[in-house]
Formats: sequence, structure tokens, C-alpha cells
Amino acid sequence: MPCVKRNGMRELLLGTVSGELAAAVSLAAAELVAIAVGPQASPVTAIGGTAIDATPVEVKNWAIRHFGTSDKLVLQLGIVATLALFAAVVGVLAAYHRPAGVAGVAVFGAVGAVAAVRRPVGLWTDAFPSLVGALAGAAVLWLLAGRIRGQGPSAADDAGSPSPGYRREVPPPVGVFDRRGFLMAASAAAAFSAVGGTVGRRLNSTNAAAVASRDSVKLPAPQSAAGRVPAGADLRIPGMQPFTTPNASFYRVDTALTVPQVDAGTWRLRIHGKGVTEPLEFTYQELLRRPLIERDITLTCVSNEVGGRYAGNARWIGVPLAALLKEAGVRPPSAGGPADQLVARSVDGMTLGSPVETVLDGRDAMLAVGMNGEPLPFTHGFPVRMIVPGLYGYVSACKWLTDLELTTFADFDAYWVRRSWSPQAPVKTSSRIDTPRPFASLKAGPVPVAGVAWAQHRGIDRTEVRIDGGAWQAARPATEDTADTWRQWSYLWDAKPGSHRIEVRATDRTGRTQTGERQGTVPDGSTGWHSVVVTVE
Ligand SMILES: Nc1nc2c(c(=O)[nH]1)N[C@H]1C(S)=C(S)[C@@H](COP(=O)(O)O)O[C@H]1N2
Ligand SMILES: [Mo]
Repeated sequence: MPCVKRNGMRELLLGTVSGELAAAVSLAAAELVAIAVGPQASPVTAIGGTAIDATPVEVKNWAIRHFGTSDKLVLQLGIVATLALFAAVVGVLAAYHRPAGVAGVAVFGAVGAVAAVRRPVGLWTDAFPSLVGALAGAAVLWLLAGRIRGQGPSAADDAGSPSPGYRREVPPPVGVFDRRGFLMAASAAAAFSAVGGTVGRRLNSTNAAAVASRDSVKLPAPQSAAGRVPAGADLRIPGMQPFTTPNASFYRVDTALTVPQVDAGTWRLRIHGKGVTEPLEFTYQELLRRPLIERDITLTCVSNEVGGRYAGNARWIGVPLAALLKEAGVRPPSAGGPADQLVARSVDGMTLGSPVETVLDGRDAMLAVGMNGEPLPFTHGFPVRMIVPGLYGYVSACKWLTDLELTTFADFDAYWVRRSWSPQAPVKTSSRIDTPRPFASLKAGPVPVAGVAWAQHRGIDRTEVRIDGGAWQAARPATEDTADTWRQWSYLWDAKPGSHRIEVRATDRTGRTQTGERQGTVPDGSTGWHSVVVTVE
């Protein structure tokens, strides 16, 4: 005679297990359906994307500051933890009252479906993965919960059983734990979610056609090549970052939970909007056949704190953007053009707005296809992204670009502008100390102090260093590559024992020196001098 303890432990424990298994089966089934519908429709991706877009700017900044580029991993873990908690509650609920549990699963399915459909590029079909997932999860929960307190034989249960060969010889009476039935159903659910989840995640994170299209790209030689980087541009002082940032260590900032993998073979770029007399559409190959330019350009993020690392310098190959816009009939506002904002749209619905005047003022604004000698990496916007020297990334550097629309700042607020960032944001003159590191312990004597400064498109004129608030001393500038790139500097400091504060400031070619006034990154970029405190023995 099975021992029936009525203290609820069994319901709590097995209910939790049932809830987690139902959630796992839900997610796995949803991933499998998303293979057909599209990776953006996976509930984890859709709910994660919605969470990112809904996150208040202060929290976003905090996350970027504390988790850096792993902010998305942290978010995903957070979503999974929340789901696990929810699943446990629903599971225990189901152990007592199956319809209530099923209703809980339906809520999960509805949240996923609504999130997917309401994404910027969401279609109604994007609801399918969450709905099918919820159905599968509900079935599993029904089955498992039924075994916890033995619902007696029921045709419905057996019809839904994952192991059709299984026959109970003597069905356990109502109220008694059907251990054998529970174990079989639980194992089947665990196996399905492990296999289905792995296969689904794998297939949803790599788009084979996109990978093949990138592998087959041969970048043509640029018509206007960049000169060799001057040898003196890279000081190669230990502790400094190299002048050209390798793709693998180039910073990444975007809202994409799963990196869009775009098939260059089917990709199109549209140029349209106010003042466009000739709407244009290009394939990737058509862009590659145009005259290409190659330029060194330093890209920086508006979310970069004073002394931060959200800056990188690469050698880009791309199509001059001004020429394309002129072919479309676009005139700058100063020449009577009706549009003052160029809105770039990515395949994932992101929007970034740049001033038309700036894009057409003669600088090397481009639609980049190459980065440091290879086609753009997927993480940096393959097949095509925009780069405008002198503008922060969030107002210019659209990755996975697919649409350029001419409009006005009055008529349209781009993604970040709706989140309290400034509509227009030229890069602020900045400088950074890379060595010595904060709180380093140093030996007295000559100590190399070095770092980098940037003021894209204006160029860095000079950089100065001061110790313990003393007089500003000229640092030795590295050879300038171009006005669009950062510029390294060094200063040989005769360090005396004690605790010291080293500060740096730069002056750009317009003669403006960085202000010492500290300002946070919102709304248009941080200001203030970077300082490092060290101890000398
Ligand atoms: N599609 C898309 N493009 C985007 C973003 C994004 O979130 N989505 N982020 C922008 C921001 S804020 C910056 S700083 C740059 C960063 O480019 P990187 O990741 O190649 O360094 O991309 C810009 N382009
Ligand atoms: Mo950014």
C-alpha cells in the first residue's frame, strides 16, 4: 500500500519538476517551429528584444557599464530565471488543479506571441512558435500533473502519452502517485526538450545561406585606397591598444539578442523619401560594382564613459554615400533640399538618423562592406553598414542596413532619440590614459604614460598631461594617420614616491580644448578629463 503523506511536499516537488519540464518542452517546441518561421519569432528572442527596448535608459547604461558587451547574456539569463520561477509556480498550481496550470502555460504562450508580433519587424506568423510551444507545454503539464495525484485512467491522458506502447496493468487509484507513469512522461519530456532545444537553437542561430553568401564574397580592390598607416602612428607601448583594432576585439554595441545573419544574395537596399527624385534599389553585387573607397575611421559610442573602451579604429571599404544620394536626387538643406534627416533602417527594425547636411559635406560617409580586409563580420553589420566619420555610432553607423529614408528631424525620431538621447550628436573630443592602469603600483623613476585621443573629422592637435593638478605638460603626439582616426600620445613621467593623480586633456584642430566639467553619457556623450591614480614606491 503506497504511503500517502498529505503534507504537500510531493505536490511541491513534483509540481516544480513538472512545471520546469513543461517550460523546457515549450521552449524546445517553439525553437523548432521558429526554424520554419524565422529566428526572430523565438519567444526568448522576442521577449528579450521587447525587454531591451522597454528598458529605461538609466538601467541600460548601468547594464552596459557593469556587464559591458555581456549585457545581453545577463539579460537572457534573467529571462530564463524568471521563466523558471514562473514555471515552478505554474507546475505546483497544476499539481493541485490541472486547468489552472494549463491557464498559466497559456499566459506564457500569449506573452511570447504578442512580443513576437509586436517587434518592429514582426509579422502575425511570428506568433506561431510561442503558440505551438504553449500547446506542447500545456499537454506535458497536463500529463505530468495527472500522475502526481493519480487522476485514474482517462482516455485523454493516454491519447496524449508520449510512449504509446506503454500500458498500465493496474491503473493506480485516484489520489495516488503514479510513479511509473510520471517517470516515463518526465523522461520523454526531458529527452524531447534536450534534443529539440539543441537542434532548434543551433539552426536558429546560424543561417546557412547567409554564411555561404559571406564566405563567397570577394571584395574588389578599392578605386581609392587608403595609404599605409604611418609607422609612427602606433607607439606600441605595452598596455596600449593597437592603432588598428582587430575585428575580433572591436567593441560591439547593439540591441540585437541574436546577431542578424543576412543572406547577401537576397539583400536589397532601398533609397527613398522626401526630395528623392529617383528612388533607387541596389543588390549587394550592384554595390560592389561601384567605385569603392578605403578609409581608416575611428568609431565611438555615445555610451562611452570618460576613460571607457567603446572606441575602435578600423580600415573600412565602402561605397561613398554622398554619390548614391546625389544619384537619387537628394540635395542638402543648404542647397534647398527638403529633407534634413537621413534615417537608416536595419533588417531588425533599428532606426538611426543622421543629418543630411553632414553626410553630404564632403567627408567620407560610406556604406561599408569591408572591415580590416574582410567582408563585414556578422556582428558588425554584414552585408552593409553605414559609417560617418565624426558622428557617434547611434546617429550614423547602422548595421545590417536595408533602407535609407530621407525625412526631417521634425517628422521622425529614431530609436535612441525616443529614449532620451539627442537627435544630433557629433563626436566630442576625448582622450584616455591606457597606461599605467588605475591603482597601479610603480617603481620611482621614469614611467611611460600613454594613451589615445580622438576628435573624428576635426583631428587631434595636441594632448597634455598633468600630475597632481600641476601645470599641463605637452605629451608627445604619435604621427597622425588622418583627421578621422584617433591619435596616440605618450609622456615620460619622472615618478616620485607617493600617491599621484595623472590627468589628460586633448585639443582638437579647431582649437577647442576638452572641458574638465564632468558630464554623463546621456544625452549626447560624456565630457571631463580622464584621470588615473597610482602609487609610486
Ligand atoms: N542595426 C543596428 N545598428 C547599430 C546599432 C544597433 O543597435 N542596431 N547600434 C549602434 C551603436 S549605438 C553603435 S556605437 C555602433 C557600434 O558598432 P559596432 O558594434 O560595430 O562597434 O553601431 C550602431 N549601429
Ligand atoms: Mo553607441
